[in-house]
Amino acid sequence: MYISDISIYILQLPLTNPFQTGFGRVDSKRTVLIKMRTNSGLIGFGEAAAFEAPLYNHETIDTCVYIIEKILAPVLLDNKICEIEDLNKLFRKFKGHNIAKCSLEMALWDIKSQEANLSLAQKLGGIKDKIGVGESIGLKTSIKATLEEVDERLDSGFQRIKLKITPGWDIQIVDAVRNHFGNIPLMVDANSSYSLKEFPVLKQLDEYDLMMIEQPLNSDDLWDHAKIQRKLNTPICLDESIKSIEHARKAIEMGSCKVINIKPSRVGGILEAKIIHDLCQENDVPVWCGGMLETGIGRAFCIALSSLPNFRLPGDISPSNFFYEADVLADSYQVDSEGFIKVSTNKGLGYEIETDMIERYKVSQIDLTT
Ligand code: OSB
Ligand code: MG
Repeated sequence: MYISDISIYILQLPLTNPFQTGFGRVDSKRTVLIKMRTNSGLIGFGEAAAFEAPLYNHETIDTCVYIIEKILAPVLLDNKICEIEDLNKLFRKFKGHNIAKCSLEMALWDIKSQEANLSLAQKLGGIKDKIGVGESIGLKTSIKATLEEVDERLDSGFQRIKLKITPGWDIQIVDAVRNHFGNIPLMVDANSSYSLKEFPVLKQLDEYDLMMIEQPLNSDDLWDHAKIQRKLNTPICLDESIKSIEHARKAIEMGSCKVINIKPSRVGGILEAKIIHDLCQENDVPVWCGGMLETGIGRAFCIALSSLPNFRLPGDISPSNFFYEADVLADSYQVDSEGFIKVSTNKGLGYEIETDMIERYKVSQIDLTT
């Protein structure tokens, strides 16, 4: 068996609930879906959930399409790849472009688990039958709007609330949510919008008994995070700074964080994500799965990954219909009243793909073949 065809779909998905981070506001989102076919007729899907501008990391939707079409997919097709390890070996020589790499690796994981007659979670060695989820609440225009959304999410069972913060929208919003909701599991995500100069603000956040402060400093930094972690009681969680197992190892050795947010796309694949998970487990560093506003396809991989044992904290895996008008999964996953999502036991990715939806939202398509 080998990969014989790869299609790249570019979708434009309207958002019902615009999402604002320190990077800007997202109203409608393009995303890249991968459909991979083998010569034996198996089909796998993946997603490159990048953004329009290189604000979260250096990638964009257009760099993903370029790298997938011109570099990564041809290498897979030319080498008649069929094993994940072989795909990884070929991709390793290309620097960066982790979101692009991950989308193709995902599709192959989907195929390999179908081939083995296993669900993705089983194929990965997952042990949980349900996973806990929290909600990430974007920067809002008012405290009132934030309190309303927090209220709604807590009501429907979400296990923790994450507030996006940025200089000027930090202490007052955390203070308001703490005062209003009391001792709820609460954390913040700064998306690298603070510098050492602003340490006093981070120190003030220490008073709010937060579960963690996610990525306060620069996305390339490990050293300064280690310096401030020593001065904070609140655990630092790294997101943007951990791009590979090497970053994870160094962050743990240096004491740059006490928690790691693992996003398969940020680290270049599900396999790398699992390796980081294992290292964190050996070092007693809890991890959780972050999100990139993926469609249900990207989220399906996050759910399966989160079934590994060291995913000990709720993930950012809210159903994609929270922000998209419609999803590309036919029967999407649900969050129960206790804030759990059931891990699918269906073969492969675990959910049926709604191909009509892909067609409806598709703005272009590129087909590559051996
Ligand atoms: O930093 O975790 C982040 C969304 C876009 C870019 C970066 C991040 C986020 C989120 C949303 O926090 C999480 C989600 O996908 O629900
Ligand atoms: Mg983050």
